Amino acid sequence: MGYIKEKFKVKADELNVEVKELVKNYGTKKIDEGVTIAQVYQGMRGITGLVTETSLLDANEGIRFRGYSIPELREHLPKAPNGAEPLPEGLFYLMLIGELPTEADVQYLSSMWGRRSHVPNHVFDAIEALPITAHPMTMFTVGIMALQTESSFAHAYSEGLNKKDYWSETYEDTMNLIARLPRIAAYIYRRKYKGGQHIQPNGMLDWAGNFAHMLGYSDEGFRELMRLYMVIHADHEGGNVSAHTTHLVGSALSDAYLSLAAGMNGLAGPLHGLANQEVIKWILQMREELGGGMPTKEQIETYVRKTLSEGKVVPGYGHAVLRKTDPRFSAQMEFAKKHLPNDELVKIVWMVYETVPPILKDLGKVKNPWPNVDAHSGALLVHYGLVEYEFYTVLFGVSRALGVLASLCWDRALGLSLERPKSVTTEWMKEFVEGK
Ligand code: FCX
Repeated sequence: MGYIKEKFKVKADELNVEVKELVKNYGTKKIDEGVTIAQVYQGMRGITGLVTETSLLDANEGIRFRGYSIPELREHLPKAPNGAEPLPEGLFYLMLIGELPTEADVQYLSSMWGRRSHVPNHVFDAIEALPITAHPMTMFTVGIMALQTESSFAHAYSEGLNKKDYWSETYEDTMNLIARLPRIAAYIYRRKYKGGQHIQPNGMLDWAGNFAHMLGYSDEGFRELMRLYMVIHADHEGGNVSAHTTHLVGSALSDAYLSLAAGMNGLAGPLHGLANQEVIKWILQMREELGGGMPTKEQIETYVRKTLSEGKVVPGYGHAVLRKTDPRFSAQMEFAKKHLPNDELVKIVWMVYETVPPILKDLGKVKNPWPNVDAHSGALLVHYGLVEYEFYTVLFGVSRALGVLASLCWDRALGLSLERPKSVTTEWMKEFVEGK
């Protein structure tokens, strides 16, 4: 057993004791005043109903991973040689183990993922069976599903796996999946947009650096962007659609491949991860309608109002939990100020940031008029040449796997139960309010 796996087991055993004590001593204590009818109809907003160890979201401050904010992660996590951005290996270690990693921990993960990265041919064959016009997210989930043949958990379970060892096989699946996802994603990109000219991995590079390389980008700036991108998109506590779905499907003891593929189908929705492609599409369309070049603030305002009057949302703005500018947006803004302050598209993103919030506020119904993570990412990617925006959600997905799979390891280690909340009919609701 590798030392990270051993360390995880020690941490998991400790927390298991604490959780058992907590449930034994305080199991009947209420953490909520009660659930309202509006909450039941409106996406269960604000109901505390899940435990996720890897990160916690504060409505005003934004996400903290094991207590560390994004600026703190950028400061404390190990970097690539001569790099300034945190390595995603380090964030994964932090989410899984609950402690900041050393340089050696990060290197251990980098080389472990490198060693496990081989993708069997039938996965590529399954992707090839889809028409080239299929959306990259469809190819991505098909790729993950095809890879499910390799699940250690599914194999061991069919042989009669002891409950005590669920976590161990889930850990193996998690490590194998994270190791292989960049190769699958890069394969999809090169297949769809680069005439099927694939690029072999470079074992000397870190996980995100190698991903950038396999996509076909050798610019060090793009590698740095990938490292930052893979860190900031990894996790956003447990209730968002991709994390919740992965957890929910995993609660049926579906293996990590089945669970992640389900989560990725949720990420592919336009109100969730697909919003990153929608943002850049929306900005490019605006520029085209205005005949190219830099729009004025008034022109952006008119375009935003037109979007709203057509019954559409302004992509990249609003959030189900956050009530301030997303620190993931701010981190990307900082990156842009440092590396590409004169980029025209980036400047438009910043003008949109000045224009949209007051308009959304004026509507009176939007709870958060501020930008989320998706409002900025596309402009950065376009700058480095990754202009194929339909691919953007796949990048989000590769990153999100880090958080939801670290969480799945914890689900198994804590022996969390099958998720099965109660549902009622509207008929039941009507009788309930009438006091019947
Ligand atoms: N543009 C226009 N209207 C918006 C809006 C936006 N950006 N954000 C919210 N609203 C509207 C809602 O559509 C809703 O209208 P309705 O009452 O007519 O149905 C009303 O404001 C109240 O919604 P609210 O409670 O503020 O928001 P929700 O929690 O229901 O939804 C999302 C949150 C993120 C889905 C919503 O703000 C939205 O659609 N934003 C645009 C899409 C987007 O950027 N998604 C990415 C989110 C995230 F960062 C991610 O997961 O990647």
